[in-house]
Amino acid sequence: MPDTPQTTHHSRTARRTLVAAAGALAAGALLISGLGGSAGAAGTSLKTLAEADSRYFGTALTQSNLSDSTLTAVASAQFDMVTPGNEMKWDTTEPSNGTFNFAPGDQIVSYAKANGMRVRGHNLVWHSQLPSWVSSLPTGQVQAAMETHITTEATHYKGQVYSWDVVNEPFNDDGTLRQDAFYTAMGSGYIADALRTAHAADPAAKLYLNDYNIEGENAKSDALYSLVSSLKSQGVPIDGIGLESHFILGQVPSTMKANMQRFTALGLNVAVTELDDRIQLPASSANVTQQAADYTTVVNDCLAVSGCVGVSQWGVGDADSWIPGFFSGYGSATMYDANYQPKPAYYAAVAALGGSTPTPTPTPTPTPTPTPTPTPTPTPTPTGGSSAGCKVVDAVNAWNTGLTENITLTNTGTSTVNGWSLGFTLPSGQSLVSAWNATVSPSSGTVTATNLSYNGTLAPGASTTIGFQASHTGNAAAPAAFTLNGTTCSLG
Ligand code: 9MR
Repeated sequence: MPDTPQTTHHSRTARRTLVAAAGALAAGALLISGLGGSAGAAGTSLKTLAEADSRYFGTALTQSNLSDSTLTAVASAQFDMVTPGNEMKWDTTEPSNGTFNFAPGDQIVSYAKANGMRVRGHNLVWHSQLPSWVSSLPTGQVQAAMETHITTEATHYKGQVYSWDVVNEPFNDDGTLRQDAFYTAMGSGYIADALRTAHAADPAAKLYLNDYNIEGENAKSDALYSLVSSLKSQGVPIDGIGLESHFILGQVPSTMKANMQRFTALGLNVAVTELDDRIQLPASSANVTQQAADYTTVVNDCLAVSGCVGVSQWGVGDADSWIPGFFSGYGSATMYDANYQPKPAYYAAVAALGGSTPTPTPTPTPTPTPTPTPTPTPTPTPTGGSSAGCKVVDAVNAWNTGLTENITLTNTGTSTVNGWSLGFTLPSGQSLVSAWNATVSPSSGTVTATNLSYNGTLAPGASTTIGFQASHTGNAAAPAAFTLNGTTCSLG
């Protein structure tokens, strides 16, 4: 029943080669932008790369996300699997007993179809976002209500979803089953009953149990392992385990791969279903680099397990992430910043998938002249010394309390810059949240942005783009002036 991805030797080999070539990147260094929200190029999108390894790369989308054209441009360019953020949950689909509303979920499915994406159905049975009429039912009526709900929803979406999270988050962290309305009415048997009911309604859909804090080996994942071992031995239809993967920076469990492997050894698929990696704000550039390393680990763990069918991030970018609203003081948890510009984690995921990484403005390579003509070509080598010069183009994107700036720095001088510091003053009330493609400090006042290892060399005419996110208290102006290694830059 599980669909084990067919990873070809060819794609594996290609992936390893490219990963080696992109070593520094995979370690968390990042390359330059100049790329818009749909970074990177067609051949290096997350979905294209994942598909080359017979996997998918997904995102969660809510109905309101569909009207944000910046967000959907990234979603359709990068992802090939969609999980509705809320639209298929019980409180939306059956708000009162026997009254069904599939319109919001249908909109997500239509968007997915129009963009060649598949859908992970999420979810059929969950203690949360459960309308109160269900938990108020006499216990003797809960099983029938659950079965009707599953049958009606799974039948409505039959043939339109790749998989269902049939039961979501059934466990407590100590490995006991959550004492919700379903457990209270039916005991642990409600899980098998839910899976059998879903299978009867849509036999082709892959059926999952999905939970958080089960990514590594621990009491909770041990309990889940025991449960699904028992379900498998009883012939209960179950295809996969969803590892939500809502991580805290630097805390991807070291046992994640081994944990996935023990589930796939039971004949199950696994999927990373809700990946994000939250950072305590303000995020430093070291944090953002660590996040890239975390994404590398997660993607590599999935690729190393043949039954790991794909990775989905929970949301497209930091602007639509659930994290700031639920974890006070945390954010910056996804691969795209608040302005849907790719962050180091994006480039790390691309590199881990074997993609080549976008390069900054290439330094022209002298081409040897192949003709044997003796006519010497005069080389216009400047002999009268060199001049330093720079130009800055600063694109500001502000909202009521925050802003991002993408700063493109061009060397307009006649000699190569080897290592640079860009000085500028943040207007009062502005405070840095995170930066990319440079180390920027301090977080307010007169700050210096310093090159990273890969973008320190700027040949004459070459450009590089760095950026940052800041909070503001009303003044979202750009810095008035910039200096490159002490030389004032012109503003473009
Ligand atoms: O992203 C969802 C958010 O909009 C809802 O307010 C929240 C309510 O619980 O659910 C979020 O999605 C959850 C998912 O369905 C299950 N795993 C945890 C996710 C984050 O809370």
